Amino acid sequence: MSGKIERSIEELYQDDAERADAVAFGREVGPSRRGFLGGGALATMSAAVGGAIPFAAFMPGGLIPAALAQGQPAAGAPAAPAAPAAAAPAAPKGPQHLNFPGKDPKLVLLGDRPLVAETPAELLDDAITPIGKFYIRNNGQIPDPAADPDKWKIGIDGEVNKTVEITLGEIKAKFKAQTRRFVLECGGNGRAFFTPAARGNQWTNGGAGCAQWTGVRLADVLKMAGVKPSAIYTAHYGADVHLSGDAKRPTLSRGVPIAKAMDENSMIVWAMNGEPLPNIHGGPVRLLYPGWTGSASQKWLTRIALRDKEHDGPGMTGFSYRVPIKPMVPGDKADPKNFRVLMSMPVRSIITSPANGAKIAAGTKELKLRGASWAGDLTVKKVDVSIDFGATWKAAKLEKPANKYDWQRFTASVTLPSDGYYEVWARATDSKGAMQPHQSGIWNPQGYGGNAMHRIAVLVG
Ligand SMILES: Nc1nc2c(c(=O)[nH]1)N[C@H]1C(S)=C(S)[C@@H](COP(=O)(O)O)O[C@H]1N2
Ligand SMILES: [Mo]
Repeated sequence: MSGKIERSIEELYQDDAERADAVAFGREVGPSRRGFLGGGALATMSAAVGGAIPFAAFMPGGLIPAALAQGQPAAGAPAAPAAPAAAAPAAPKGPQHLNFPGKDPKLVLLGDRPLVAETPAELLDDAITPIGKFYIRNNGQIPDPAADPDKWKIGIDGEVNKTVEITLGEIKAKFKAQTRRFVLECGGNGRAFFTPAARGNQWTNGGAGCAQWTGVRLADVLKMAGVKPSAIYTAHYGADVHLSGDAKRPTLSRGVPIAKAMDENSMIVWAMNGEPLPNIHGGPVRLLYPGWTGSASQKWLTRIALRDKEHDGPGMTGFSYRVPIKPMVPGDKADPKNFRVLMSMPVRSIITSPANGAKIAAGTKELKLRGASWAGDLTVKKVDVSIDFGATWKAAKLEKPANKYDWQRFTASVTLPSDGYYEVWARATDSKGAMQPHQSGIWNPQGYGGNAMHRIAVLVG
């Protein structure tokens, strides 16, 4: 089979969806085209996705079939038809996989300098994400593991009554520990689905995981130093050296408003899933601000400064971890004044079983689905699933979180009218009524907050 041609039609979709539609569907399309994929066009599209499409009539124009999207054609999908698309640029490499001690080799490498890897959705099928499956996001060099974790020092300074230096050992001895399940999610999760493409690691939906974290309340440690009324923002520093090798240049230094820092769920943590926090995840000690962009959760924490204004370290300014206040024209030049710091993450759901590209036995009539959903500072009110390109939706059974900021698992069962190619779509609605959009919402140059509905391709028979 020719991977090259598959890639080509996918690239054409990314480049010019209307034109790709015309190619795939075998004719020019108008703005109101819906359905009526007859004869040759239907055969062409079916060949592209690997099977008959029972709900072809509901397939939206310009939609990149899930079987061809995300750079990973569904298993078993034959080559897309040869078309003028063959003139598209040479096929890029397929996904590269992570090779890192203790990590599942199915993690997808998004970058090796700095090291960044995401988790395929089907690996997020556990209530608590095992460490081996948890995504990795670094901005700088990975420090060597600490020789003696309990001697690790953290400084607290700035707008405090007294500057404090405390070791991890002292933190463990002095303050009451708590263990909670929190989702940690990269601010760029979902970036791959922006059109035009946004700059940065092309996360699909796997820049997130839910672990069980043990540590103390950040508020308790800050109170020990005495938070002055003038303290309105934190500034975090870690031990990782900048990629340039310049030891004086912080790799990433983010902060949060003091209210978030004082929240009982904001923690200094040293254990993940009951094990000492692995070095790659910021061990021996890191911050954890659940529900907020992962970039706030400083790894290898060495210092917290309290500031009397919004922090302006690397990762706080320009378009870095910032989102538009008012929507902007996708691809346009962005105005820095129209941007604010990214804080809470938007609502998202992922289907964790079956896997994208799953092949199911012929004659299967009932398809069982599992997944996870979360919504930043909010909770998830409902998750709906569809197997007919969104023509009809069915409510999934949604579990309660074990504690605030835990993800909510869901299950659903859908009835398949016949064998063929299906897309399973999932959309979550948060407790304030915001629902995941069909396409990534408010475009921004670095692609934050993209939370388009999750779609997977399933081939029955
Ligand atoms: N010191 C330090 N902390 C950091 C980062 C970093 O590069 N350096 N990356 C941040 C980002 S962008 C994310 S998404 C999370 C990722 O945490 P993980 O690698 O444990 O999954 O850590 C955050 N904390
Ligand atoms: Mo991130």
